[in-house]
Amino acid sequence: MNKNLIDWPTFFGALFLLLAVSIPLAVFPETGKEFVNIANDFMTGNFGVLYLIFGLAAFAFLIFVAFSKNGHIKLGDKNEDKEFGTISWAAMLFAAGIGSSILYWGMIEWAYYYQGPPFGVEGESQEAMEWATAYGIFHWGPIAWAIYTLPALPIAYFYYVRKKPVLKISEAVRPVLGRLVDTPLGVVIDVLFMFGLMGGAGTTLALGTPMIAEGVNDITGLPVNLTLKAVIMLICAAIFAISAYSGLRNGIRVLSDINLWLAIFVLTFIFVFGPSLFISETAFTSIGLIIDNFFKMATWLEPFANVDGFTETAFPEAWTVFYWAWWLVYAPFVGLFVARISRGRTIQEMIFGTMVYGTLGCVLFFGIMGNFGLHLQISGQFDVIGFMNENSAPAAIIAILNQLPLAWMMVTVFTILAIIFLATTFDSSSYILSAVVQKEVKAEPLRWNRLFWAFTLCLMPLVLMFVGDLQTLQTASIVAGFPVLFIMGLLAWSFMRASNEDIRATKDYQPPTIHIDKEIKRKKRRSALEALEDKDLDD
Ligand code: NM2
Repeated sequence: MNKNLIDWPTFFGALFLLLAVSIPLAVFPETGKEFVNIANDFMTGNFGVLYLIFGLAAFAFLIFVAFSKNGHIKLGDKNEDKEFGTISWAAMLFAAGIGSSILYWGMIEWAYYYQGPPFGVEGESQEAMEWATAYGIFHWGPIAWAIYTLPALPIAYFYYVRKKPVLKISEAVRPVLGRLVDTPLGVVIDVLFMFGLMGGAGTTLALGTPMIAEGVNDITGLPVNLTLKAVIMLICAAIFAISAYSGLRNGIRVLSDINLWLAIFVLTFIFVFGPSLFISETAFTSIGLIIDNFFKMATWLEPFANVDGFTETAFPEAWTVFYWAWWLVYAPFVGLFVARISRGRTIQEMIFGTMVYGTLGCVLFFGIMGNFGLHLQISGQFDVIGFMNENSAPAAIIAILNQLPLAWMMVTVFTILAIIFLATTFDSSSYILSAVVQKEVKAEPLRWNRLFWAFTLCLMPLVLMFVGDLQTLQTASIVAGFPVLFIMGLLAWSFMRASNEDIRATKDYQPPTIHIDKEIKRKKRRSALEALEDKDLDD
């Protein structure tokens, strides 16, 4: 065990921040919950606009970069081929950025929007239905993927163009902060990034676990309670730990391949045995609705909510702001991964690839799973909303699956899919958390370090599940995401600065004759002056 490799200030800084938030919440759940709600209202009420501005700015920035000179920069040497083919690149990208939450929200998000639609539309109306099918896709669409791609720019640039591997976010902002990175400010940046990731993973794990618990309950009859949820989460962490510890380096790789095929199977099955035509038409129509209302949706904040006669929906705070924050906390981490797999592509290809393939993947999940549920609702086959309100969202998800043919098999496959998704979340998050607290990473972060963070990751979701409702889970990402907003700004700036410097250096490069001439003249003059002075002195 080589303890000298660990960057202890970052290690303890992140652990301390996590404990400082989790312990009081666990010890005083009631007060804790009140406090969390106040924090949520404060953040979304005062800074909601910042999150939305940031989302749109990230989108605009990436489009700008893609078409600028910087977009043509190739990640790697001039004649280098793409390291991965486009299909496997897109699959890996999707696997890195998306976890069990897409199973959860893809299935049930529409039910929230249908009941509480945006823009003052009446709940459970036809208009509400239209927005319900579109908004989920919007929240998992191009702006969201732009947020993911932004940090990949500086990181990929340093990896393949400047050939300096970066595993720390503080290193990726060096072009802007310079030597400040070596002061405690660098530690603060890494700690805040880690805290953000732990908050985001906390939301993921605390959402995914109850869903798996409902699936297990459906299959085995075990009662759904906190013990079952805790056991499930530990099992997911253990699946990861065993594959990492036994040296089965490819264990997780195999699991994510299985996952890809299982996901394709579930989607195809629902599409084929569900209302295929309704699904296709609805998904297609909602894409049009989004394109038509893109900026409206991206900027809507309900400023007149408190004016007499207007009813407040709190939709933007509860959804769009929450989502941008959630994508934000995952972004630096996904960026590291996207950078790693993009060797041989141009920046432009990387940008459009993530935005297009990422969005398409999400359209498939939301279009197929969500519209299947909606169809059950409006055809009267199964009252999803009634069931959800009476029981819970995770229970409704499993109940929707139970409407399929071969329901038992589908619930089992879906539950396994969700379990593997959680195990891979532990895998990738613990990799990054442990890498950031090491001074140097040789091939892999230290094994104990990795396992430590995998199990530490359970802490926040356990507390969240114990304390809270959906709003508490969302707050974890929103609050943890706030500092990351500024780090993202630094990352964008850093990329522009470094790549512009290099472009200028190569383009304007001319043999520095003028410069040399001047220098030579200056030297001659100086020696002439000195000679004169010497002469004066001699005299
Ligand atoms: N995002 C994509 O749980 C997950 O699917 C991980 C969640 C940020 C909403 C990412």
